[in-house]
Amino acid sequence: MMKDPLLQSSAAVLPGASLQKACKFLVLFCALHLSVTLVYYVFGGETTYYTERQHLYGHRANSTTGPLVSVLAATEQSATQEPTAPCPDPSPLLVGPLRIEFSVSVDLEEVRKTNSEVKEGGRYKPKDCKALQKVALIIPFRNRDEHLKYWLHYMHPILQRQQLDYGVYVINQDGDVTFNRAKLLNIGYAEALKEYDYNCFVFSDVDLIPMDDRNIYKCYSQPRHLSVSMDKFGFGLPYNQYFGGVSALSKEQFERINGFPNNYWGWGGEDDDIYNRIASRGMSISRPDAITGKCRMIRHERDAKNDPNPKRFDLIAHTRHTMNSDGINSLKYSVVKTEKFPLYTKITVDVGHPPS
Ligand SMILES: [Mn+2]
Repeated sequence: MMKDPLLQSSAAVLPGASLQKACKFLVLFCALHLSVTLVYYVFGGETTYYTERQHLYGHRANSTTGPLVSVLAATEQSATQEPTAPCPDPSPLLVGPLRIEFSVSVDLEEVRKTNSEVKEGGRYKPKDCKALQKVALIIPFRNRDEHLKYWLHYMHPILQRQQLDYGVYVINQDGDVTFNRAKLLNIGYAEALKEYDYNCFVFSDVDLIPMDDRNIYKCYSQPRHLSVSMDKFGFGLPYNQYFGGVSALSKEQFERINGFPNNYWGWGGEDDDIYNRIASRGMSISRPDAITGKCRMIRHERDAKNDPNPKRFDLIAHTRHTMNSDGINSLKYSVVKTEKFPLYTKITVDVGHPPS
C-alpha cells in the first residue's frame, strides 16, 4: 500500500491514534462552521433582502419566499390591517426629471391597465406605509377630454410614486354659461370632503403637468404654489404674486381664507384674489425651486365662454372686504351628475349664472 508522504512525515511527529482524533475534530469543526454560516447566509440574507425590497418598492414578501420570511411578514401586519408605519419623507420611489410631451395621443384603457392599483373613482393609497397626507386633486373642467387623458396618463404614476393617499375629482361645469374656475374649485373642495377625510387639496388646471416628480402634490406649512416654472412663461413666474395653474392648500389654510371667490366669471383674476386672501390672513406662498417646479402646459386655443373677465381688476381691488362674505361660506350650487370612472370621479355641477 502506498503511503502519503505528508502523512508519513507527520506520523513521525504524532502517534497514529492522536492524529486520527485531531483530524476528526478538525472535520467536525469545519462542518459546524459551514452549517452555521449557511444558516446565517440563507435566512439572514433573505430577511435583509425582504426589508430592503419593502422599503424601495413597497412590496410585501409573498408566501413563496420561505417560512421564516412569511412569519416575519405576518407579525408585521396582517393583510386586512391598515399600515401604521408612516411613509418615508421624501418617498424613495421618486425619479426626478420627467419627459413630458403631448404629441402621441393617450389611450385611457392603457392608462387604466398600467395603473391597476388605482381604485374606482381615481382613488389610491400606498399599501405598505401610511401616507403622510390625504390629498384631493381638484380639476376645474369643461370640454377638455383630450387634456384630461394626458393629465391622467402622467399624473397617476407620479402621485403613486409620491406615496400619497389621493383621489381625483374632475368638476365639470354644466351648460354653456361663462366659466367659473374658482367656484368649481370650491365645489370640488366641498364634494371631496363629503367622500373622504381629506386634509390637503391640490387645485390643478387640466392642462398642466409637472416635469419633475420631486414637485410633491401635497400641502406645506404655508399655501403652496406648484406650477412655478411653466414652459408657457419661459420657465419662470409671469409676476411674483402669481398663484395660477396648480396650487395646494391644507384644509386649515383653505378655511382660514374662506375658500375661493365665487364671483369671478370668465378668464382671469380669481387666482390673484386667492393670493390676496392668503396675504391678508398673514400667510405667505411656499414654492419649489425653479428646476423642480418646471412644468408643461398643453397648448390650446382660448375656450368658448371663457373670455377675459372685464370686472376682474375691480374685484381684485376689494378682496379684503368681500372675502368674508364670498367664499366657501356662501357657496351655492347643485350636483347634476356624479360619475365614477376607473381613473377619476367626474362631478357635473350647475354653478348658476353671472349676475346680469
Ligand atoms: Mn391653459
